[in-house]
Amino acid sequence: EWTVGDAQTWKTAIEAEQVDKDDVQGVANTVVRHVTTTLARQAGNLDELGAYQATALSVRDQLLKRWNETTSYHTKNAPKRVYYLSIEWLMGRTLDNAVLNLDMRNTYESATQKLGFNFEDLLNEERDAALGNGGLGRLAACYIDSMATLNLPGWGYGLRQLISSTGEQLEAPDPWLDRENPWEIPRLDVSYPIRFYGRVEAIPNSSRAIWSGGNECLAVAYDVPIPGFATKNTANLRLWAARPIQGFDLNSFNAGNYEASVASSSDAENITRVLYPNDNMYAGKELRLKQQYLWCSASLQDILRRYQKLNLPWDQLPDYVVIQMNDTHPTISIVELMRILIDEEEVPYDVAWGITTKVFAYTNHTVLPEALEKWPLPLFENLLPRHLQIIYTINMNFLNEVAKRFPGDMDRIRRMSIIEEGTPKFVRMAHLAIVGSFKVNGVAALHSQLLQSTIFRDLKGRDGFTNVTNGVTPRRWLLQCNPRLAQLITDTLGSEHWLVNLKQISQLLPMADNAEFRHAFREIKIENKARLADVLHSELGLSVDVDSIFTCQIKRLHEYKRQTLNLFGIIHRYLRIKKATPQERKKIAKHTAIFAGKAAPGYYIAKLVIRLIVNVAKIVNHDPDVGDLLRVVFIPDYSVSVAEVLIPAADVSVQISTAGTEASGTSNMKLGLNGALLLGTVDGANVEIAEDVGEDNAFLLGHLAADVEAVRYSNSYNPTSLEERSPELAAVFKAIEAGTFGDGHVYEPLLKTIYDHDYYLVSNDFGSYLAAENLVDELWADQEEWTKKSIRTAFAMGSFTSDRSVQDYADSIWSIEPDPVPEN
Ligand code: Z15
Repeated sequence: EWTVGDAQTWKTAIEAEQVDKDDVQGVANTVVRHVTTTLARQAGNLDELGAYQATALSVRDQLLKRWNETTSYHTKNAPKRVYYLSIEWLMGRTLDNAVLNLDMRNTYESATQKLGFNFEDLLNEERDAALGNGGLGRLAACYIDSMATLNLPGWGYGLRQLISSTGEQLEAPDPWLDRENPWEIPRLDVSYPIRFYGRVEAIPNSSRAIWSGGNECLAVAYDVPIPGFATKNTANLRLWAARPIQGFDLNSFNAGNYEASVASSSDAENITRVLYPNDNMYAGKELRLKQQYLWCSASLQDILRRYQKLNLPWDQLPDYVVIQMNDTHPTISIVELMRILIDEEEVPYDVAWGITTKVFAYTNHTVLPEALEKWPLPLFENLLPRHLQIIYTINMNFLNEVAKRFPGDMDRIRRMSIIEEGTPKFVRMAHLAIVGSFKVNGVAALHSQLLQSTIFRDLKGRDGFTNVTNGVTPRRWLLQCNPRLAQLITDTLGSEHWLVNLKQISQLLPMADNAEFRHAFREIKIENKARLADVLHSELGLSVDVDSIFTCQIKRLHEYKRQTLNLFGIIHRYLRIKKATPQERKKIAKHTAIFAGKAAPGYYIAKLVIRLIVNVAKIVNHDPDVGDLLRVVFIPDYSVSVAEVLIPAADVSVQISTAGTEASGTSNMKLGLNGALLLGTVDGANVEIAEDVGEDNAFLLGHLAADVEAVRYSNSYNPTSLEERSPELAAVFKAIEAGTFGDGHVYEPLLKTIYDHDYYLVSNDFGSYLAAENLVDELWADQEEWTKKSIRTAFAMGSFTSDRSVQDYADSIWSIEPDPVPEN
């Protein structure tokens, strides 16, 4: 096994580096060693940032030891592995999560305490790694946590975007990498060439071709170790950064042309510089396709290089490799695998296709037409000419089969084709993903149903589709963000095992009827609300009443998510308060309405919604007539670490997308797990959540998905006045237009979307929304009943762990087994 040097010397050195997980002095030693050596700082003269960095480096040492053991164990064992390709990884902070997963939180807390620092303060020095926009990116982060925890051999692949251009009021990009990032390991030796543009020459009498010319750059690997909870197993997230092939053009430099000499270098680096800031919205930019191709090609070259070390024939690839595509963003990897097999490995076309279609599986995350990727054919052909040729062949074979099954049905062929006809033509990535995958899944039961019955109706046979309902990791979204509730659960169950088997919390459901437990549960909620109130006071100068109902709608700003329904409900409440007699006021429940979320920079209506929220907050929060009955809060710069403070403090989880539009939602799961009651439409995973918590413990509202189309049609083609659709909403609009919240004209374009067409049924669901809110208020008056429902909600969430989701993928799609690293 040992190939260099003296084995005993090596082993003794490795031993000497071991730190016992309970050894406070040992941990302090490693922290101080990083202070004085890695950071070159003076031990006695250190600020919190320095202390955070040294602590993070010490934790990283622990992670890397495990990472190395996992990697060499899996290299030796060669199990089938899953590769999770996601263009977004919304990881948030790492330090707290890492020490919890290592079971070293107490040790680090004591060690840093002894060195003169408060561990919580150090945690707050860390920047969020925000390589994602919303649900899709955060789902990937939860899934890799679960893959590591379940000991499944798997890696994530993504892009190392340097800045996430954000969409809040100020368009300041978030330079999360402007400090040294201790959580990533540059692997300058792991790099692959990537080609763009160029020309294709066919090789006569073969399906092969030679693709040459154009531009080349390199994709360089950065590795992020992902520790599993209570296991040695440590997964890897490999992120690619673009680099020039030669850093610098010496000829231009020597000729005195400095700009040209660095141009090629910065051109290449620009490819991975930004995270596209849209969520659920396709923008069609060439740079984005470049990002996708660089990431997919590098990942495939990496995966195939690992496979080739096994010295097996290509047709066994599907026994060792499964690639899960997180949405259509990595679909080009299907074509890239075909290209490599055919052109470089000389595998015959049909054999290559047989292999490829056993390797890929595709997860769809949306039915919204504006989110479906379709590349203009000229753009695609210019950037990836060889790939387009392969797509033509894939499409021809596919349509030939369709024609055989449905002779003469030209309409069907046009609908199903990977190429959309028109000027220009388009490449439909979802169709390509479906045709190239052995399994396609949606992310909640209703969503998977809709995929099969509507947008992808005739694209795949029944057993090609399945459902895997999303889940969230209970380590971050309960243990880490709500330590006191986690402790109560552990104490009551008598073990921590629920953290890796969340189903067990259902054993606590009867505690809803235990007055003492209810008291403890409620105290924790109040403490979490007080913690949020402190943050709101210190960061935004806002006072909120912890005895009020905290309603939380925390998600990207999007018309289909209907922050408007919530906001117009608040205005309705405000008008009611203004009119109320002192007697009536006493009966009005106190509300604190909390919004958080970003809008894409170019999404005009979404930004207008933020503007109205902020202006309503300004008026409502300062109106003496309102007193403590209503507060409106918009939290800027929403992030994973902000969510970790909001979620444990929520009383009500607001999930009110138009039925049929939200594929799943995941904040509904996080909020439910922390005891927030569901106020939601019959959409996405709300359906399954309501089923599990029981409909009498949730507040459901609005039209059903099956009825949306008819109502929408009538809104457009047999329009009635807003007054007729909802007199309450008409009154709200009047108040806005009258200038109650500043110049009413500003909001005309927003209001117009509802006056006309009302595509998302805001007016049609407004009455039902207000009725559901009334039920919320009634229940709040009975705190014991409220707490019962809150307990029943939290402990009915056992299915919504990402461990269950990932296990579902492993069993029904990936066919992979756990392969735990031996614990010595
Ligand atoms: C995104 O965050 C989601 C879907 C998308 O197609 C894109 Cl591009 C981004 C979200 C869904 O809107 C949400 O319902 C779902 O819970 C989440 O993905 C994870 O599946």
